[in-house]
Amino acid sequence: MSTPAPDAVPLKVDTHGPVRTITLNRPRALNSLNGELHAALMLALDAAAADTAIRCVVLTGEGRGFCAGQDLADPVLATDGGGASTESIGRLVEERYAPLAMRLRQFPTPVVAAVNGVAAGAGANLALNCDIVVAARSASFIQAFSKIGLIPDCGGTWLLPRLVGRGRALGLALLGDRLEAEQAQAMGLVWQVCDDAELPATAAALAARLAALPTGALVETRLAIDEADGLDLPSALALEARVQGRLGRSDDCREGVSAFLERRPARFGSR
Ligand code: T3D
Repeated sequence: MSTPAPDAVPLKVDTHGPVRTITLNRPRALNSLNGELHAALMLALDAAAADTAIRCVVLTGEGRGFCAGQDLADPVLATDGGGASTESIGRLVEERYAPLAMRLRQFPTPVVAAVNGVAAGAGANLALNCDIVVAARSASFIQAFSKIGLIPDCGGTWLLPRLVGRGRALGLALLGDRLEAEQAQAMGLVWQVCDDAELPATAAALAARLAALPTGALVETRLAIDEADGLDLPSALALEARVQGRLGRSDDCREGVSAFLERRPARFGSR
């Protein structure tokens, strides 16, 4: 039997205990997102979300790229004139990148981006939509949109100023320069940088830690932080009281408090 080409399957999925790793697998095109890869990614995310045994997801890429954003050679973009119509690009963003960003921001478990190489365009914002970004030292981030006459999408216009402030967001988005992993960490885009060879183990260790924590509270933390960003202080305090009231009655909260008082490790239940 012949060996399949390295990117014959657009996505690889591995599960170790409560951690599911989803690997984008079009390495010859730096894991850029064509329709097939996008659909496979959404399905894999749906499957992980539906499996209550999964308590953390790791998103990474095969080869020397994490994800180079939209596959610019995707036939969906082709027209007789060689470019895509405004309408079709708008529809593509609406149908692919908006749902992808929302899926990650509302995902029912923490999501770790293990950025193994270049993350460009929507690929950069795919990573930045994850809860924790860990990057290999050789990885880089490029808001490549301006170079092809577009604006940051996949949540980029919302995310960037929140992550790094307006000035840096504009610098990154207008110039589209390559940001090395350590620069990205210094700006606050990346939680941790590690040696390239250590990336899978580093991401796995972070994911295992997150998986052992109370999933519901972690997800509510993300949602509350995102929501509070659009609120004034009294409204944010009211939101905290509301969510805390709900979490305070949860089995996980009872277990966390009991474990503290009994001086034993907590064992959190199903999500
Ligand atoms: O319709 C819409 O566009 C709306 C949606 C927008 C969302 C977006 O993501 S827009 C932004 C799209 N992405 C880009 O503009 C990035 C394009 N890629 C690059 O600028 C460079 O490839 C990188 C800076 C990421 C990496 O450069 P380098 O020199 O390390 O690699 P390379 O040689 O350019 O690329 C390696 C291969 O991957 C190459 O193929 P080949 O020649 O070996 O057969 C290249 O064509 C392919 N590749 C890289 N990025 C893409 C791609 N193929 C298709 N689409 C890509 N985005």
